[in-house]
Amino acid sequence: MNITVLSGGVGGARFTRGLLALLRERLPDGAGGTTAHVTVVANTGDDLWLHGVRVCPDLDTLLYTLGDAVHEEQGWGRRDESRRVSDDLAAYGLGWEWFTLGDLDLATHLARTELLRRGLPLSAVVERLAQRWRPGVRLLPMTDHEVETHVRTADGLLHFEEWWVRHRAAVPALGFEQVGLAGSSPAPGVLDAIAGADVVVVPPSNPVVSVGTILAVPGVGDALRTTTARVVGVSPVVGGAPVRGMADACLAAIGVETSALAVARHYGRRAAGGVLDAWLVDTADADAVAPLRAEGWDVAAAGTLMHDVPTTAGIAARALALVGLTP
Ligand code: GDP
Ligand code: FO1
Ligand code: CA
Repeated sequence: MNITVLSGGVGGARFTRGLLALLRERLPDGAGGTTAHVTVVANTGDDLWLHGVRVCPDLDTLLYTLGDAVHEEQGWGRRDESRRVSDDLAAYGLGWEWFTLGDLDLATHLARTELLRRGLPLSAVVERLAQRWRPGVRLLPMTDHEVETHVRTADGLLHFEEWWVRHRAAVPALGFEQVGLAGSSPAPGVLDAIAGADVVVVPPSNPVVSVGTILAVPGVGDALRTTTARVVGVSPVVGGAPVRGMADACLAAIGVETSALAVARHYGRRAAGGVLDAWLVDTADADAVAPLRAEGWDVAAAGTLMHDVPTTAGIAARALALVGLTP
């Protein structure tokens, strides 16, 4: 069984960790793994250069989460992290004092930058980093091209991370400009992973700056529209609000209401030119089920809060069941 996940950072990584737990239990390979093949296509639109190193937040969140090294409460970065280098850099008045590169995390950025400088494409760099973290999936960046999301505000453009982390998305966003995206192409393996999947999952990731960015890599949206795989999404909006983070501010910037119903319609049904066949909403949004079903969606309501890994495995099972897969 081939499953492909289109992931942002924390939401996508936690979902994938639960999906893997489910597959290890239901389709064991006898050696602690699973016979299923999971490919994760990661958003790289949040990436940035800082202090001369390349930082890839969503890729690293996936590596650390699936590699059992993540700072669990924070959701990103390393467990048992320290910030001596970051604090010392601040003494020079350099960098962004509001964006911390932890000491252990910095080793990842240094390793990545060294490999990029040797001429490796990002996809090969990720493969190399994954040899250490053994995430249990094939991890692919959406593209090998540099893409950076910028936020249009009344005062000009901000890098996405400056808007998100420094301003906590409180500066009204008028829209997003994704430098390099239109001229990018999918990383090796991305289109095949979508075309050759039995099911593609859109996890509860940010629909605008995570999944929306992946879908806007030329060719990826079309691959999703034409794959023989069935495509199922899990709503990142629960009870009319994002569970964590400020995805509501991203949705508002593109004129989409923060509701499970509106996000489903934003993605659209494949039969109507969109990218999904099925949509799992939270029980708090059960009122979205009837209208979506009337529009032809395969839709169900279930608890979707990813409290822990077993709960998340159950959410993944519900999502797969919606497209007829019961591993
Ligand atoms: P980021 O790159 O770290 O922002 O992470 P993602 O793009 O993968 O996911 C962020 C989204 O995950 C947010 O919009 C949240 O609403 C959603 N999310 C986080 N935790 C949960 C959860 O437990 N359940 C659901 N349904 N959504 C969640
Ligand atoms: N998020 C923060 O809220 N504050 C930080 O200082 C911060 C540093 C950071 C460093 C490396 C990295 O990979 C991620 C980091 N994040 C930080 C998380 C993060 O970039 C954002 O939450 C996501 O990109 C939003 O999608
Ligand atoms: Ca992100």
